[in-house]
Amino acid sequence: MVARGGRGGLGNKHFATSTHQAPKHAQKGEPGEERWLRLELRLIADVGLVGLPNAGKSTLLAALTAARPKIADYPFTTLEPNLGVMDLGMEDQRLPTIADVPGLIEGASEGAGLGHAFLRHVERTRVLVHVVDGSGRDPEWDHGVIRTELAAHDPALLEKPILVAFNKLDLPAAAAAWPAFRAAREREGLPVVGIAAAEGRGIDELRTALAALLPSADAMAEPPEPAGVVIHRIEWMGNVFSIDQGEDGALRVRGRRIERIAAQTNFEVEESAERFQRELVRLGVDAELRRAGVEAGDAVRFGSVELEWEPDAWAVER
Ligand SMILES: Nc1nc2c(ncn2[C@@H]2O[C@H](COP(=O)(O)OP(=O)(O)OP(=O)(O)O)[C@@H](O)[C@H]2O)c(=O)[nH]1
Ligand SMILES: [Mg+2]
Repeated sequence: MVARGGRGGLGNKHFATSTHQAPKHAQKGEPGEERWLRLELRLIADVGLVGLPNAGKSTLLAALTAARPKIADYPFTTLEPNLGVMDLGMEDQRLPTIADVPGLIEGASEGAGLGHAFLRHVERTRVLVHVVDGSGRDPEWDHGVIRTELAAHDPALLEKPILVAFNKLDLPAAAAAWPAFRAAREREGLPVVGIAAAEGRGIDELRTALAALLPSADAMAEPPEPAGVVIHRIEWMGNVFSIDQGEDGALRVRGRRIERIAAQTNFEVEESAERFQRELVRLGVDAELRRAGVEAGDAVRFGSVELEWEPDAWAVER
């Protein structure tokens, strides 16, 4: 709940008593809460595909799931994240979701490219798959850049399980770079799989490696990082009020309850205005105002309602 609507006011029938059958008093509706919110959308996927533009992330999503994202031979083909659901096989009940996010570039953590907007989406994934274009100029540099950007955005990202997918193994340049790349990852203790996503090669091996990194079906049913959910409780509406003097000298009575009662009172109806006065006495506001030295003719404010003080009757000013 971010903004509560006001409750409707009580109609005059509610105020009828045995001696006063047709009261004119009726409550106005409570004002609803108003606020401006800035919302940030974060995808919650189990697996996040990260990598430089054009590495083959969307091709891999298409190979692993039924999603059909746009694939093309130029960087920044993907501008909005794509989601797919992965089938791990007959026996496996888990249906992990995979997010293919737009390509990251050097400096993304400082906002380069579309930087933060995409890194945000992988914050809450359970596992990352780093797709490296094996046919690229320097796969080793690619590997380092992405790790640096992930760490600069949030060091916790590198604590997630990361699977490295060395892609485009069908191309000679990739095939040549693969043995050294693989050996380097193995030395670092990082799981690495060689694939040719466009041909579906290595996809079964990758699926098996991913299945091993994902939590059990029970744990998958829980949202990742439940601690990130903030619960807001509705404020207690007790009779707490304070009186102070505004810059223009008018007395201000502040308090959620009393301000609400004032906002709900239709001061044009004498009976309602009288009732408000009785509330002031009952809640102790009247006594507190007298103690504050209120005098006949003084302006007194309750939220946006301004009244003129008369010792025994209140008249509406505004
Ligand atoms: N030869 C070869 N080409 C591939 C392979 N996988 C992807 N490609 C090609 O690489 C290019 C980029 O593929 P995408 O899947 O669009 O790459 P991406 O990482 O999603 O790119 P962005 O969305 O721009 O970040 C396309 O022309 C693909 O056909 C592969 O295994 N072998
Ligand atoms: Mg893409």
